[in-house]
Amino acid sequence: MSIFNTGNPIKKHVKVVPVFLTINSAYAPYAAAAIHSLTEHVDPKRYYKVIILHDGLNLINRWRLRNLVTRNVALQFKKMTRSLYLKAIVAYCTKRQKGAGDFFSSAVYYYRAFIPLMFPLYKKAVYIDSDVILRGDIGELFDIELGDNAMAAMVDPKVTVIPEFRDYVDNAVGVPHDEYVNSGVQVMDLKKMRKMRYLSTMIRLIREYDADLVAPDQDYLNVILKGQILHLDSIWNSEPTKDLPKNVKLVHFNLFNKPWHYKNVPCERMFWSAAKGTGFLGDLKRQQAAFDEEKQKADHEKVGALIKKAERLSKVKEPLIKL
Ligand SMILES: [Mn+2]
Repeated sequence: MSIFNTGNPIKKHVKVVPVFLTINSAYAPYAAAAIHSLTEHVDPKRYYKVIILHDGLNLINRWRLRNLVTRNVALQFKKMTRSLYLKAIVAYCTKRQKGAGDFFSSAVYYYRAFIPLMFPLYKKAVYIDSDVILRGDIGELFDIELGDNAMAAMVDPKVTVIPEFRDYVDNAVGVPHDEYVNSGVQVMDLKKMRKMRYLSTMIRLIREYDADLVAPDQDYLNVILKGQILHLDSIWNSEPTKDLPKNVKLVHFNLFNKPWHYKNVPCERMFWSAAKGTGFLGDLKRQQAAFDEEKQKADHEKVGALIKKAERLSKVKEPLIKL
């Protein structure tokens, strides 16, 4: 089988659970751990398709990721095409990257907004960040009934506990903090998102406001889908904690304390055991070893700058972006 091939041939007409990740080469090792953990918790009676949206992965990364394919989990690579929409996003991100503490100014975050249009064959799909580890069957997440909602996602726990973020989303984003969701785990009603022209709305807002935001694509998502998001249970997007409840099915290493950077962080064993079977273990170990004091300091400063930015932007009189 050619390495360009996309994995196990799944019989046509078999219902699959589509799971999307969006990555560049830098995210490939974390995505591999996430996918590996996914394959280890699937229902043997169901079929899954992991679809990786990327901006040009090298052959080694593709080959290593392709090796994660199992009997009932297939893998598909899809390179983002250079559309006018993507150009607008890249231009916006390049401009924003110049701002201090901009964690989220990579165009890769916006690829997920293209899923509804790029995959018209699917009515519903799951999206996961690369910095997650599965402990349960992602098929159960896919099965969650969305009702009239366009999406299911979890109320952002970082916004709940960090007052600067809370004020920022209430005032600058204009979405009540108890409604504002984290975009790392999404169940998308693709049909509804197509119908409401989700992507072109996002592009319009980017062009119209050109706003300096704390979590740009996540902020846009919350504004566009305000009132149309079903709130997921925290078992599907849990913060890594020391005594993780047994029923947690997905852990999200969101924002800080990444196990591939720091030692002695919560849930690190779960991450390393998922990374083990991937072919990226050596890279990840080297990455951790190279994350010296200087890099740790810079990392902490970045988080500090992000919180400061949220505080500054929260002083606005009215929301920075509006539908
Ligand atoms: Mn994340």
